[in-house]
Amino acid sequence: MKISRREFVEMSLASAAGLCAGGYATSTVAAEASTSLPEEDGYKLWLRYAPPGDAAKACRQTVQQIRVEGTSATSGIIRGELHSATSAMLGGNVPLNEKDLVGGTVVVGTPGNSALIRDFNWASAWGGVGDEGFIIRSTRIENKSVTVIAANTDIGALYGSFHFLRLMQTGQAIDKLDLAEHPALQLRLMNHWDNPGGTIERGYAGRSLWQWNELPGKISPRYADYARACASLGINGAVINNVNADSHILAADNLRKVAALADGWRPYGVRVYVSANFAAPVRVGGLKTADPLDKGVADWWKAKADEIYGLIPDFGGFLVKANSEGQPGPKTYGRTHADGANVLADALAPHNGKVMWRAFVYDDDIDPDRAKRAYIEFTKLDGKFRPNVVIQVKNGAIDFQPREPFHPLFGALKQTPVIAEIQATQEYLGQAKHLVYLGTMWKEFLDSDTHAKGSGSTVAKVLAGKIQPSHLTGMVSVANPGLDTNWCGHHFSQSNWYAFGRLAWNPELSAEKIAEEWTRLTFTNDDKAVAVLRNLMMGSRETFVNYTMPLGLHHLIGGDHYAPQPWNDRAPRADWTATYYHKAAADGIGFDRTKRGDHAVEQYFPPVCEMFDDITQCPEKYLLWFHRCAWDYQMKSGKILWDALCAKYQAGAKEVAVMQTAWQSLAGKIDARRHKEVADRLAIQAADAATWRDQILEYFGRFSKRAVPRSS
Ligand code: GCW
Repeated sequence: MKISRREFVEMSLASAAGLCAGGYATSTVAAEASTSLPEEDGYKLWLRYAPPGDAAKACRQTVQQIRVEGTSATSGIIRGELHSATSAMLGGNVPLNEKDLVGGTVVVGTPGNSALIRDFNWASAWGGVGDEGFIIRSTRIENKSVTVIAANTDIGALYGSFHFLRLMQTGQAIDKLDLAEHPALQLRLMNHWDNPGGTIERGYAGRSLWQWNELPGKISPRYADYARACASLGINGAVINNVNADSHILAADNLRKVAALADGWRPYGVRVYVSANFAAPVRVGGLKTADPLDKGVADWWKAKADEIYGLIPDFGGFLVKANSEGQPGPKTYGRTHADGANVLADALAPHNGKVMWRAFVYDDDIDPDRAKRAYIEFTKLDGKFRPNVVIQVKNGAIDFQPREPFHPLFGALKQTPVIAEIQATQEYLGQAKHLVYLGTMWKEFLDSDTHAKGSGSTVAKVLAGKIQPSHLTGMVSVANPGLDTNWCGHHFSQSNWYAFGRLAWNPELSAEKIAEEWTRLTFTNDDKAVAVLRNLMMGSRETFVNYTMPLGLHHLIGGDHYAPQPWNDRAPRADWTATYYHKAAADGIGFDRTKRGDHAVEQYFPPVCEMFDDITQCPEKYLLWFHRCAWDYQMKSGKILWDALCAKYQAGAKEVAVMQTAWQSLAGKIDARRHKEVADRLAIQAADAATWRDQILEYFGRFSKRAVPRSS
């Protein structure tokens, strides 16, 4: 059942007023409400394995027993997962690895561990799925109807098993399957900003999951639960510590702790990476310098890499934040980012390790505009990096704002692999207090056409190496789980972890499909409720933009990155203030990045450059990012800018009320505990949205000298 956003708003409002007799009427749903749903705390994430309703009957035919081949730890995990999940969903014990093959057996394995699977002549499919992909087919063996989940590797079989379970859980038909999947991107990593003391930079869901003081001797069961959740989405690695890195993560005793995590995660296909502090040779190694061209420094990194691989043979590599926000780096020694990345790359290369070098740099001697700096620095260095270096670029050129145009570096580096960094932890998007589904934001980014090689050169294609061939591809997300029982603070923030994983596997998936899938897994398979939930999620990011930073406004915050602070004009750096970005004055508002301004638009390929440059073509959602406009500038709607701005803030605040109503209408369809916890946070969000609207409009009104029109 599909309804448009407008219909959703109207129906929810009507239902609030008791006018709507349809599926959204609060009273109708409430009357149906039974209190029998068991309370849930959110710990199980999207792996609840609730019975899939009507679909269960059909599933029972197809899943009568499970046979998982192989003796590896991963095979054991697959066995446990399939057995407990299918038994829970189908309401009874599903026999496991019985001697006889019967109709309705689900067979899982690889050509390496299963004669049954080896016998299949699936040559055409095998090549395509690679090391991490899988095939799922409904077929016949010994004249019995079976389902085969086959892969080249155990990890592929694990991913295939989770995929199969997802189909079951979401109530899809599983009796005529013929599918093959493989990930579009290679590096699909969580980036944790966790500090050894247990705090998390920009973490809103409790303290760090990693118990440094207990490792390596004591292994929390939560480590495996974490890896399982990652594996269920195909996430294949985790950078476990903050990019503002404590150099001592590289000290011998800490490396043993890291190795203990790696040991636990290996069977799930989750490799460990660490953030390295560029000054580690000095701070840990006791050298006098960390100059990347110094032989002693290069030797130190080589020895360190050897030590790490001695403990962790499949260690992934280093993530580095260098010469950014006070972190040390090669420029400290008069060297380039390439020199810096390469010394680490040379140390890791013999072990097949990678360096992910962040492009989040904005030294103010490069250009007065923060948005231009990374592009200037990194395009100069294209081709100068070792083959095992990737440049990790945030989705936008400033910093995870509620809306940014895509970073001009995507498509601009022709000889250096680029991976994308997105942020699931909602640093600038209401943290874990506001319900904001980021799938839509990431799709806007991934679907942006860079025109790097003509039209259709979307960011997704650039990342997948389809525009310029790239031997290394990937997308990573600043992670949002912590020790909170429900992992992510807000129940809906789990959807951002989920959406990241699904998009890193396949950036072409739609945000809507992912939202629907997550909703069914996490809350309910009730179609009417799913429609309400999906629409709630799909509009939530635009709503957030509306009540915080619409029409291309950005960085209207202070140090907490949460509350409105458009007046913020004092910070250790000009580009940490709000006034630097909005430049509101009596004559207008906005940052002129056009060819008549600071030329930032020229960092984009034509015709994107011209589109952003020409105020008549520039999408209004980016208007004040690229253009400075008078308060009475005529918008496409015919409204003047001031009135349009007011309307956005008013609409945003109103939409949160609609979200509350929609959520209320689900009482009884969702267990009482989670329902209340979300309702409580929506109340905070509604109050915050009103505060944003009022404070921003009051502040900008001081410059526009115009009254706030009555909200329509
Ligand atoms: O978004 C900013 C954050 C910093 C963060 C930095 C970065 C880890 O406010 O907390 O530092 O970006 O991405 O390096």
